[in-house]
Amino acid sequence: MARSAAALWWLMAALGGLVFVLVVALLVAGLRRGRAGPVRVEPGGSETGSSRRWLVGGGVLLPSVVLVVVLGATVAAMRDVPVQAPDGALVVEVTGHQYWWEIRYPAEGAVVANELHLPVGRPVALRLRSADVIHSFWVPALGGKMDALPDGVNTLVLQADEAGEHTSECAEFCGVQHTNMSLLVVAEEPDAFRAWVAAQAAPAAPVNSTGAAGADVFARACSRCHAVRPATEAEPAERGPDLTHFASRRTIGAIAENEPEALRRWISDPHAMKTGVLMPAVELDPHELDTVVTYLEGLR
Ligand code: HEC
Ligand SMILES: [Cu+2]
Repeated sequence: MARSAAALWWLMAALGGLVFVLVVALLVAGLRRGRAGPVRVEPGGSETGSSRRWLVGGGVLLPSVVLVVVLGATVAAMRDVPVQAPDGALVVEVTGHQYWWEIRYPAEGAVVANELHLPVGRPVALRLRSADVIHSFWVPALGGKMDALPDGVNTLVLQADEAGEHTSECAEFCGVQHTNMSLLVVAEEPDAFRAWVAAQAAPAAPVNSTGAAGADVFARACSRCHAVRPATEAEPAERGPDLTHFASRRTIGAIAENEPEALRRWISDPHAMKTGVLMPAVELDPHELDTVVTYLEGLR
């Protein structure tokens, strides 16, 4: 699908380029001729046969031919867009939030944020939805773009043919942090995918003595919005990213590398890192901050 969309784009760019060169060439020719002397206008102003030929040829025939060619190529490219997920497709629920992506694997029982893993060679049906305003999902290397709407599910079917990583940005302006609403897409071999999704579906690591104090702070200050399965489940209306396996993720809020110092800054003032973010700064004393950072970075 991505290949045929790209081919169509190149065809349109080539045709548009040719028409542009032609128009500029005619413009230059016209300007040159104008310099040669004053234009004579016949009384009565009837068109000459030559100017009629230019009007009909350049104004009617040429655009019609170009547009019919583009229409044919578009219809052909649309045939390559699967409308229904084939049997055996992996179903992934993708929900856009201001300003992060929630990724759920319903059959596998995994919930992740800002990271989408796909098995190579298997069709994937992405069920796109939004929790607030319109967002748009687009990974150019894998396929077409599709909106995530607040009032219905759009399904995008795609398949990764080879392993690799892609980054994708939200493709529909959705608010101040639209630009930082990015998603890491990891296409990996089926075995690696199975291991990853099983690890994400597993309950959080049991809290050991180093994490215990942090778990208490978390339960008090954060669990309204963040789940750590199975201990806490966020209130649906305020749901932020699921943090059950937060330490296994590469980024914090899709903008900073996931390491303790950045996490400390994020919790004390997320707005300084991602202005307008829908997580409030949480006031914690330095000790509480340390313990909650230790707890979260232990959630592999
Ligand atoms: C009112 C709800 C709310 C509260 C309370 C809250 N958060 Fe958040 N949090 C959010 C939202 C919403 C996001 C997503 C922000 C974004 O990236 O746009 C977020 C993002 C995060 C992330 C980044 C997650 C990721 O996958 O990248 C971490 C880590 C985090 N919060 C930790 C905490 C901690 C620790 C506390 C308590 C001290 C806390 N949050 C309290 C709403 C909340
Ligand atoms: Cu968005």
